[in-house]
Amino acid sequence: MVKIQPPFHIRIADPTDRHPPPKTRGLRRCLHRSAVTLARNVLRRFAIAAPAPMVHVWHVPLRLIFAPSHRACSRAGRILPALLAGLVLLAGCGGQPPAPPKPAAPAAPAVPAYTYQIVHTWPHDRGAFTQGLIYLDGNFLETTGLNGSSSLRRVEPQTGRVLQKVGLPAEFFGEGMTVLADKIFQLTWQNQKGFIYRLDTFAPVGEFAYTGEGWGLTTDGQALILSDGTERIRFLDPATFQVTRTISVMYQGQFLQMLNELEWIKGEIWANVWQTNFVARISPADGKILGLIDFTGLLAPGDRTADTDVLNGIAYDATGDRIFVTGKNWPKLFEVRVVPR
Ligand SMILES: [Ca+2]
Repeated sequence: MVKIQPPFHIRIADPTDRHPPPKTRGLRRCLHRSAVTLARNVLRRFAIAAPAPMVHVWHVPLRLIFAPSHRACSRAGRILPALLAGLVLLAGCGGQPPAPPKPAAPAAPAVPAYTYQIVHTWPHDRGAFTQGLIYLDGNFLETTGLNGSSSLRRVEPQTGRVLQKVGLPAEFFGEGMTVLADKIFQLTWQNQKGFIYRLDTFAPVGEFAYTGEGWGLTTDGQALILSDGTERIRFLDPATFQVTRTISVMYQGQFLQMLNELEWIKGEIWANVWQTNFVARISPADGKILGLIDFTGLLAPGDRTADTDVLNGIAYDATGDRIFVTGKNWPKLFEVRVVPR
């Protein structure tokens, strides 16, 4: 058991980024807004040219993405600018990051920390802004986002070739996807509408509605399991789409937010934590964090371009017990082995 105290790698992009943070209340919005403003000011102060869109990676203490509650926003809005200013100015001056603030709560039990080994590298479409990924019957099913280029596709692993594809109308920003009972279920980000397709032909067979945002989707074989960018994970009845239960994901007594693409792996829910290199292993019973996997370094710097986005997309081959991970606009998709750190 290892107590995890890494810095999260928070990717701060300006509001013209093609996948800006959702317009919801909470600490993450405060963090984003504050960081973008400060990043701009600091870049201006040090006369540093910013690429377009402006993208920077800051090393932010892990606890900053955990919110004691949504009501923390106003308080965080006052605290974060000062804290981030300190971090940014120190970085600009070549100093060391300040010591993280002392936690207010008593120390909670540590969770297992994991890292990874690359088993095999597969090609992946650099133009695929991956939002949902599963492995089924020898191929990947993948959904992609962005208005005007959202899609559902069947992909041949060995070549990355798209074997089958349907697009969404430009008003929809595609999100997570899963398969249950020979039907494909696909979320959209803010349209509160999901699409249902036949598994074999991709022919549309229905739609469904849900409240709030749609981010990740998976299934335990009974329910549709949906993340919405908060700490909540909802279980939906696949026939009525009513919420049957909800869990809140907790880490050391605090909410873990920004839960994104999901995968059901051997009785656990695995979730990409948006804007980080971490995947959380979550208990579907109570939302407890069972482990954190650090995928830092998975995509080599030489494989990155200006369009390369965050880690996103977990798939599991239950037959072969294989785990696959990729990212938005990544040129590669990796089969990985998860090992204790
Ligand atoms: Ca998945």
